[in-house]
Amino acid sequence: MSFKSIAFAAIAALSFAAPAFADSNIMIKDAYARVSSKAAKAGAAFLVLHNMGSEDDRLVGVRTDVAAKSELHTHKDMGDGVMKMMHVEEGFSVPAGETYTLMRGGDHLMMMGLNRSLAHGDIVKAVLVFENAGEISVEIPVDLERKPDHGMAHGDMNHGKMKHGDKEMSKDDAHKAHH
Ligand SMILES: [Cu+2]
Repeated sequence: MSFKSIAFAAIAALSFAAPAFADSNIMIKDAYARVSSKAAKAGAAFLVLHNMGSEDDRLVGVRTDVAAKSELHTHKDMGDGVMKMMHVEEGFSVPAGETYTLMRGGDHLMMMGLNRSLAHGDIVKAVLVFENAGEISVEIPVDLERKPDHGMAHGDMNHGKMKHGDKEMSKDDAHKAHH
């Protein structure tokens, strides 16, 4: 028994250094949210989950302080370049010791029915619900400057060419936030 508690203590100590919250086996990194425009009624958020524990876990739900409803979504390739968003009822499995990445064009947290407009630098307060780890709070910054992570575009901070016009309004705000 004592060995086990030492192991848990070690994990707890480690997670102090982690970007997201302590006493859990799930570490949340690199979270950011996007909207397609100030008038958007929906947005999406992305993050990296790392399961530091010895038991598999599963992200089964999400809620946020900015949206009437938040869901776990994915994109499905329908062929002919058509990607469809879908609610993933069963959630996302995060096996013990593994990392699971929600990213643009793939799995994401969908925020629907935004109760305020989101701008770059705003913070979305979210609660992620895990099968085993329970509820974990995370603050997700809105980052409209970040490029998609396809490949290794890490550290690509150059956004000089980005357009910030509000003219480009579309019915499909939701979808645009994902790309
Ligand atoms: Cu979605």
